[in-house]
Amino acid sequence: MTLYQPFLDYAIPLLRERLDLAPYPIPAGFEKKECITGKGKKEQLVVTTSYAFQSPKLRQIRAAHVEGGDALQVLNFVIFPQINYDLPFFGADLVTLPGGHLIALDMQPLFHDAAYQKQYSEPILPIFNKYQKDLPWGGDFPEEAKPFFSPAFLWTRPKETEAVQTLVFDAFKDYLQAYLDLVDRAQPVTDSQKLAEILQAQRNYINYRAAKDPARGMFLRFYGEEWTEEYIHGFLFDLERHL
Ligand code: DBV
Repeated sequence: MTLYQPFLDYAIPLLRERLDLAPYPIPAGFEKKECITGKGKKEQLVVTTSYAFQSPKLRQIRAAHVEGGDALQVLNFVIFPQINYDLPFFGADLVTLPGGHLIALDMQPLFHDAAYQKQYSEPILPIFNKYQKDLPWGGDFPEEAKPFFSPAFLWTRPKETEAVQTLVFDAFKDYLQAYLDLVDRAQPVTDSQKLAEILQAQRNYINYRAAKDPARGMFLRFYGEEWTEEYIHGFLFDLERHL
């Protein structure tokens, strides 16, 4: 079973269709990584595949896809805009573990003022409202992560796999299309004060995510410390390396 492959099979052609898409380099050794976990009958192959692109307005579009059998499927898909645009990040964290499904979908904001919310969250609220009744708030959420989410943050823990294949997949499509609409409309920022604020906000977000990556424990177990830290800082959240 590979629960999230259809999400990638939808997203990548859509990006090609709607953006002037170019490859983004994936550091050697990180395109695909495999290991075997468990012993005897519980032996399980775990494959992590990485994808990365860029476009004139988007610095890095990247996905990490972890496939490790029915009880371990993860798709973490994030879009980092160029630092001369005030666009939010597109953030999707789609996680299936033995304990169940955990879904986070959002246009993660750089700023929280009313004008920013009006431009970048309000257009998404109708989509959020459409799914919220069937995909209710997932509860427990790290307090310190709250500044990184918008009012249209879809955070949910569906009980049924079928809900992931239908509702969550539809929500993912709608959020991604809506994000690309925001990208279409975005104009470059030239004001130097504003540019400095954008850079600071991007660094705060990326440094937080690199420091608190909830997948760190999983990657450490599978692939060891050296690979994991380089994957996090050299690929998943790489802004500092490219400044
Ligand atoms: N999460 C990532 C990356 C992943 C990934 C790069 C490549 O940022 C996977 C993989 N997320 C992942 C895994 C788990 C979670 C959980 C494997 C399960 C961890 C576990 O239970 O062992 C949203 N993701 C979570 C959780 C949250 C998020 C809140 C619950 C765990 C927790 O309480 O920390 N997405 C996550 C988040 C931000 C985001 C905190 C913040 C900006 O965008």
